[in-house]
This record gives sequence, structure tokens and C-alpha cells, in this order.
Amino acid sequence: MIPNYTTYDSENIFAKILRGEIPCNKVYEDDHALAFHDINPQAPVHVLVIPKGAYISMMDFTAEAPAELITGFFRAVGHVARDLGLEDAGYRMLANAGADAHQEVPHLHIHLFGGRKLGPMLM
Ligand code: IU
Repeated sequence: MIPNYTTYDSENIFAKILRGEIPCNKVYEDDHALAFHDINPQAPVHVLVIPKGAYISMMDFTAEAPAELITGFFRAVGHVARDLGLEDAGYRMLANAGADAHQEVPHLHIHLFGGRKLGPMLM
């Protein structure tokens, strides 16, 4: 069972990637965000974009992060989608939050899927 985190776990795998303790297949990085290929891709393009800050999900991020980081993070998501050439054919953004949504890594991440015609949203 996936726990519902209430406090940020600084030993989570994406925190380690941000600190450079674990390598990743990097796509993009700036002051606000890091993007890298998912290790278990579910589409020809499957990239994760994470903010540079200790946030578990969209809930604490949007409530607590400085406005500059929120803006910078979403700009980075758009930048990555464009850079990967996803704009024309289309793509999907997804952010799981909490146990019911099967959030496995308790550091906010947006999945970007593309590179093929995607199926309908799963419930
Ligand atoms: P979720 O939204 O928390 O369920 O997604 C976590 C994703 O992180 C999932 O797609 C994993 O394949 C991916 N991932 C990764 O890219 N690198 C890792 O070291 C680990 C998980 I652990």
C-alpha cells in the first residue's frame, strides 16, 4: 500500500536526483525545475518534470511555494513539451497526488506523455 505523506521525505528518490546523489537521464534543467526521462516509460516520450523544492504534491506546492518557483516550474513544463516536439501532435500532462492516485514518489512530478496517439484517460 502506498502511504499518504504529510511531511516531505528528503530521502525520496527524486530529492536524491535533485541533489545529484543518483543519476538521471536529464532532458532539461533550470533554476526552478529538472526534467528527466522516466525509467519505466509508458509512451515513446515519457518525461518527468520536478520542481527544485521540497514539495510532495500540487497541494503543498501551490499553497506554499514562492510565486516565482510556481511560475518557473510551469514555464519549464511548457518549455520541455515544446523542446520534445510534442506541441503539434499533442501530449498529456499528469500529476498523481496521494495514495488513491498511486503516487509512488513523494516529490511533486508532472508526467509528460507523447509520441503516439494516447488512449482515453484511465479512471
Ligand atoms: P507516480 O506518479 O509517483 O506514480 O510516478 C512515479 C514515476 O517515477 C513512475 O513513472 C516511475 O517509473 C518513475 N521513476 C523514475 O523515473 N525513476 C526512479 O528512480 C523511480 C521512479 I523509484
